[in-house]
Amino acid sequence: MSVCSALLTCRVAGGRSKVLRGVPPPLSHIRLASVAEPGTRRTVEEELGQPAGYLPFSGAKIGSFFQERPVLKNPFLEDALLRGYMRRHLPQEAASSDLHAFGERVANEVDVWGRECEVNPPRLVQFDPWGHRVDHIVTSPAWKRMKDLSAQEGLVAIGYERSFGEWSRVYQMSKLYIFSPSSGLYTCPLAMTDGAAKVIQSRGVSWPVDEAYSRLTTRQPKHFWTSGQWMTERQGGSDVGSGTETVAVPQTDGSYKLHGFKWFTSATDADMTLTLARVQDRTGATTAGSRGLSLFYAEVSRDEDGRLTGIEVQRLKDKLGTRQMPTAELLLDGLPAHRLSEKGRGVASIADMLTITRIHNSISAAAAMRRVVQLARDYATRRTAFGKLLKDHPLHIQTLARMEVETRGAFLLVMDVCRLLGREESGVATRHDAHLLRLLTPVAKLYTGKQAVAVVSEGLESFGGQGYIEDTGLPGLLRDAQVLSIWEGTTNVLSLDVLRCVARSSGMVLHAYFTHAKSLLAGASGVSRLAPAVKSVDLALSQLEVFVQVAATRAPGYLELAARDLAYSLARIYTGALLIDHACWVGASSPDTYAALRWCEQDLCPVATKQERGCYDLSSASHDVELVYDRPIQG
Ligand code: UCC
Repeated sequence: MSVCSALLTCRVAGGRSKVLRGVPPPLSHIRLASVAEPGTRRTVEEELGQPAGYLPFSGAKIGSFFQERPVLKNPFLEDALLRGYMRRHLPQEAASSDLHAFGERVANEVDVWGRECEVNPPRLVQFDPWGHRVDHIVTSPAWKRMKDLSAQEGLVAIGYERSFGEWSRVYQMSKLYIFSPSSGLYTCPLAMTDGAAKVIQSRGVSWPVDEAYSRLTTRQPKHFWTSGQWMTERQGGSDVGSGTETVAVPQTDGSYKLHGFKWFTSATDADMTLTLARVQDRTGATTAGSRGLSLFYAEVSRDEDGRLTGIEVQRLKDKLGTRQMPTAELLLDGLPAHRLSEKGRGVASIADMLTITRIHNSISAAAAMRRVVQLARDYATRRTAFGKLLKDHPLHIQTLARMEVETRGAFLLVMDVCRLLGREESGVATRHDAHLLRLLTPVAKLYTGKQAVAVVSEGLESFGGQGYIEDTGLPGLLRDAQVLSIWEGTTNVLSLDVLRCVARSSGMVLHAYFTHAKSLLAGASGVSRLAPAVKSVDLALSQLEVFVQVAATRAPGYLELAARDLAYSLARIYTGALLIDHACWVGASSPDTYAALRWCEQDLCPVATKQERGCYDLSSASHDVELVYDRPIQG
């Protein structure tokens, strides 16, 4: 019985309930009907001691059944895989007790702020009452609290303090994973802040970015800064080499002023930014393409009249999701900036930032899946349909189990990328680790981004109609998930990035991949309960090797058509190997084994399956055109 109904119902001697005068009956007529013995069913009125003819639906009475909402519990305690992963790799008490405490804070305090960010989105005030341009982005108190919390909890700082050596990134990302679905999208500015700190650190912390670095990585809320990452212009955010029009005009003191239009700048209330621009020579000319781009650092400041220095906020974007976060179009009109990279090395220099933000993106994707699974699982213990709780309907539980398998796979894949990042940053990475990190970063980002949309969508369905109701907070999960496959590189752009890193490393990234995947399987040889999964991954690895050999002999167009399926195959096979490896750990549970077996039942190597069917032949490309535009092929 809920607290409300307990308050409304007064138990009297003899065990019968008596309804207080003038108060609606507390018990559901649906529940009462379902517990009565066949043939002995009493009317609702009899049950409740009401006179015959009592109408539960009349006047202001709206019936007495109210569905209980799903309850968010401590997301660390509720996540057996996360706890197991930590016990296995980072068993220090300090880490797990911090995650435990943070999980409490997220469930009991932060989640409400996240909701407040959603219902109280940012707005732009362009002019003051007297007509002066001010361009104030007004954010909610909850959004500001998220900034302080992020500093206090070290959500960026942990990655740079490195208190847990090579496992520091795993620890930091575990905290972000717990935080993300309750963060009101504050994980977006944190991703860019982390990325900016990484770029600065990689290039050497010295003037003019030494203070910025200390602010990005501090735990002091008053000192803490966030950073933007302004890469996207009107011509697009994927092909930044040809789409960037912003110019950097050299100043006599060695600094620059930037002039351009940034079309999509996320979390625009940041204190600083990293951005790309083309340096003008003395004649005002610039170099076209990627080779003309340099990396710049700029602070966001105001002059004594309160105007943004060198920036006009044109408007805030009206987005499908991520509405909690201000995303703006910015006119850069003489923004003071410092060049951080050598001239023409902008893309290569910002690549460190892309690596970090793509890893954050993958964490958010896995976290979105985990959150919807946790809520759906809780709801299934509260919601009754067709005479029993949802948890007692095998088909419903099968659906949740499939979501759980996807979530577990995503978690292990992303955490493995974090592990590799931590190794690189603490100086223990081998060349092999570095190759794996380069390959798996786009693979994890593109695969988990897609999985998140599918799993969260399925999750909403498990709440029935309530999953579609805005103020349950559930639809926002889906809207926010949809961006994960778009920003920081779409699925296809990242699939092509995979091809590029294979080519640039002369195949070394694939060599590292095969070697490591096989070593993960080696630990499972002889473990009979995992044999079917090991066999499937082994077979898929062989198929992938054959595909690579065949594809190497084909024209570049062939590989381009195969790029997405290749990336999916890399993700599925590697994740299968990780699930198997985790299920072999001495502390593993039977659900760990079951998850590995279920994951490996899918087509692990779709690129081989589709290759066999001729999907990448040039004739297929023509047929694709014919199908999409519904017209016969010319010539
Ligand atoms: O900014 C955006 C919104 C911000 C919101 C962030 C929120 C995140 C929140 C997550 C948590 C909730 S959206 C902007 C999105 N745009 C992108 O992500 C860009 C997508 N496009 C690409 O990634 C392309 O592949 C480009 C731009 C990198 C391609 O440009 P280029 O010039 O054709 O690139 P190249 O020639 O392939 O590479 C140039 C150099 C090479 O180095 P060098 O010259 O030394 O050989 C490459 O090896 O850059 C290096 N490079 C990389 N290095 C390129 N990509 C990478 C990489 N991924 N990792 C390492």
